[in-house]
Amino acid sequence: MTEKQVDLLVIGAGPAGMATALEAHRRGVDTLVLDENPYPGGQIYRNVSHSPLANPGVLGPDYLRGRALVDAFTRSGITYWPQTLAWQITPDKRASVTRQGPDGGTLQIAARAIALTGGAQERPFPVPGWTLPGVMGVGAAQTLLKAAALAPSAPAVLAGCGPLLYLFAWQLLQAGIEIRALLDTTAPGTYRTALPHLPGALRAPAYLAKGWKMLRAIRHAGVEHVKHVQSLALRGTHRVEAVEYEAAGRMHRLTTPLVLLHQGVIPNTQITRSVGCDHVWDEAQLCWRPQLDVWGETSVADIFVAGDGGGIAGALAAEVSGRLVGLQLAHRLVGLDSAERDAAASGPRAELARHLAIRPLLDALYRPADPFRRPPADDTIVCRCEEVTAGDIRAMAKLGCVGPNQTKSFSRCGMGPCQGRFCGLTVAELLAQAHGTTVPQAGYYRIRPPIKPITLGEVAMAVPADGGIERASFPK
Ligand SMILES: Cc1cc2nc3c(=O)[nH]c(=O)nc-3n(C[C@H](O)[C@@H](O)[C@H](O)COP(=O)(O)OP(=O)(O)OC[C@H]3O[C@@H](n4cnc5c(N)ncnc54)[C@H](O)[C@@H]3O)c2cc1C
Repeated sequence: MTEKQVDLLVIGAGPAGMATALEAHRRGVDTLVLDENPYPGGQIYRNVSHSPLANPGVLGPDYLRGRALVDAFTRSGITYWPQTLAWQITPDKRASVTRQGPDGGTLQIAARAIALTGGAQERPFPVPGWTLPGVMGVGAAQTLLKAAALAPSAPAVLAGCGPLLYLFAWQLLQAGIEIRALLDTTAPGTYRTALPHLPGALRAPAYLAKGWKMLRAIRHAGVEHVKHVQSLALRGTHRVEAVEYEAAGRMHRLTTPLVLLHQGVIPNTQITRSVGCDHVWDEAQLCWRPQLDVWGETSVADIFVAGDGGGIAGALAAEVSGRLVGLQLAHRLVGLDSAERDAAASGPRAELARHLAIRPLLDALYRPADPFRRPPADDTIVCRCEEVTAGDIRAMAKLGCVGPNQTKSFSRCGMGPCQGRFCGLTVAELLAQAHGTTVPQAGYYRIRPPIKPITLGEVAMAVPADGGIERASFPK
């Protein structure tokens, strides 16, 4: 194994990671940023500097705004390794990483501090038929559009809830792509529950205006927009052929070869869990997030989190939170005076508060309905990798399994290539429901490295010792 030493390792080059690195680097911190993607930008600004689209403007002004941040990052001189996956991080701040490409291979990075800025993932959406070919997440479809200029070849049905569902519908319409229907799974009464949060949200009017603009465009395009959809099921023999759902008290059926599902995003906590950071359950956002102090430090000393990986707040908040983490890292690593740090942080803190003002409204408005988080039909698959169903989980609960680590031992649920990313939350919610307990009582999987699949060949191929990369000493 070869090894590299740095002061600060930033894992993830989305808005949070780039902002963390820029702030720390410009104050003199020796910084290395890595990301498994080929270009900086993260989810929102994916490929913004190398768009394969003839007119990237169809993705909207929020996407194009990312160019300035990516340009600043690229020009900064910060050491940046694209196509590099971090698959193990230890509490003593050593990361095992594998690089793709001609200089590819595996090495260990020893850092004085690490910023984990790995972002969010889509919330699982376990409905009957969600594993059929022709069904995919809205996020995955958007990734294909941003990274490869691939758009749905037939009018797709979009189903679910959350801002990204509407944003993607809007982006497809901008690109001239027809939408078969938009099925909104928001439960009746949700708008009434969300209403008390409207006055607070008025502190962030730009978000309200953006949402209004998207909804109006969807209405003007004449897209069939069905509200309060229940009992959603995707039907087909070898691939999806139709969507069935209940609305306005009766069942409906739409034929379609493509369904895009989405019910919000949640922090991707695999990496923070694998390090051993403490996590808390966020009842407003119905997800786990790492416990952080006001500077983004986790319960493990010198390991920080910025951006959506620390709680869903959106891209602008991710960038601001990165600046705050970068300031604290400059204080910790190169002695930035605490008074200077605090003065520099006051603007970003006020800005962060403005971005967070919209969250209570969005969290209430797009709270995924219970049956779409805890599938009532026993034959609905929950763990896609090992094909474990909701009925299997309920049967294991009857046998006495109280938490996901027990159902894992009983059924391999959560032990496939996704390492539980797409079933962990659903399993915990089903177990809590079966026992009449809460999700925090049910708990979550113990996450072990490698947090993403890598081959033995990749692990064995050491990056050659050269230019700051040395042979590591043999473990004692
Ligand atoms: C699929 C998807 C699409 C989204 N699209 C939009 C959108 O169009 N508009 C919008 O406003 N919001 C979008 N969001 C919400 C999004 O999370 C933004 O709020 C914003 O991108 C968050 O910024 P971030 O820096 O926290 O994380 P991200 O932008 O997600 O950046 C995290 C980066 O970390 C990298 N990474 C993660 N783990 C590792 C690892 N182990 N090793 C190496 N690299 C790693 C990822 O490749 C990624 O580039 C999307 C979310 C998802 C899940």
